Amino acid sequence: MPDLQRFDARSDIDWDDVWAAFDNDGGLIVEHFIAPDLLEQLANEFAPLIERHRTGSTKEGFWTEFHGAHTKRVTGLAAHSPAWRELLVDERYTAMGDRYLGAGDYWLNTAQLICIGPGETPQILHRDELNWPHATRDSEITVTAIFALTDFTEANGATVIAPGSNHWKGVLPDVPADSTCRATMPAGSALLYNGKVIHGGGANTTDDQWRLGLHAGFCCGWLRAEENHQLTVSLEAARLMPERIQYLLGYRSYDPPHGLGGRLGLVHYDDAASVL
Ligand SMILES: O=C(O)CCC(=O)C(=O)O
Repeated sequence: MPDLQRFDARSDIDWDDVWAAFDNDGGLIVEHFIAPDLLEQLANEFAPLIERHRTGSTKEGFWTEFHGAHTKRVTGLAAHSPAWRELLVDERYTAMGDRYLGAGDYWLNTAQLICIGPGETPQILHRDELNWPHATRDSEITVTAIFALTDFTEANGATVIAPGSNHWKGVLPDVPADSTCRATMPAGSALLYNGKVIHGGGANTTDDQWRLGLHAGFCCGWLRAEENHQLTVSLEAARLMPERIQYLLGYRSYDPPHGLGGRLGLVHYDDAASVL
C-alpha cells in the first residue's frame, strides 16, 4: 500500500523535504500544523455556522453526489472567523501558493468546511485542476490544504488519496484500489496537495462522528475562483482587513507578471484596490 509522507510541525521541519514530497507524491501531511489555541478558536467560531447549515447540495445530479448527501459544506468563512483570517496568512501555508502559483499572483480558491456526516459514501475521486479543464498545463494551477479540525480516521471519512497519481497520464485515469491510502491525521494537522493528485472525501461509516475539515486552496490569478468571496465578505468588512487578505479574497485586480497578457478584474480601468 502506498502512503503519504508525514512531517511534524512541533519539531523543526526542513521545508525543502516537504516540497520534495509535494512534487513526488502530489501531497503530504504536516501533523499539528495548527497550534492548539488557534484550533480551539477555529472550532468555536465555526460551530454555529456548521450547526445552522444544511447537509447535501441544492444542485441535483452530479453535484449532489459530488458534494455528498450527508455532508455539510460551509463557505464564506472569512466574514465570520478571525481565527481563519489568521490561518489564511500563515506564512507556512501561503508559502505553498507562493512557490507553485507565483508570489502574490493567486487567489483563495475556496475555503470551505467539509463536514462529512455519518452514513456518507465515498466521494467521486477527482483532480482539483479539473475545475478548469481548459486551463490545465504541466505546472500547477491550484494547490490546496485540508486542515483537520477533528481527528481524521479511516472510519469517519479521512481523505482518500493516490500518492504519485499527480504523474499519471490522462485527464482522469482509473485508480486501482491498491494505489490509494487514507489521509488519517490528528486534529490540527494539514494535508497539503496539488491540483493533479487524485483524491476524494472518504466514506463515514460511524454512527455518530462528524469529520470536520477545512478545505482551503489557492488558484492562479488568471482563473475564476470556485468561491465568490466578494459576495460573502462585504466591501465594508474587506476594508478593515489586512491588504494580503483583501488580495486573497479577490479584492484586487490581476496584473500578470512580466507584462505577459492583460490585467483582469479592473474597475474603471484601475486596480480594484482603488475601490477599497
Ligand atoms: O473532504 C475531503 O477529504 C476531500 C474533499 C474534496 O476533495 C472536494 O470536495 O473537492
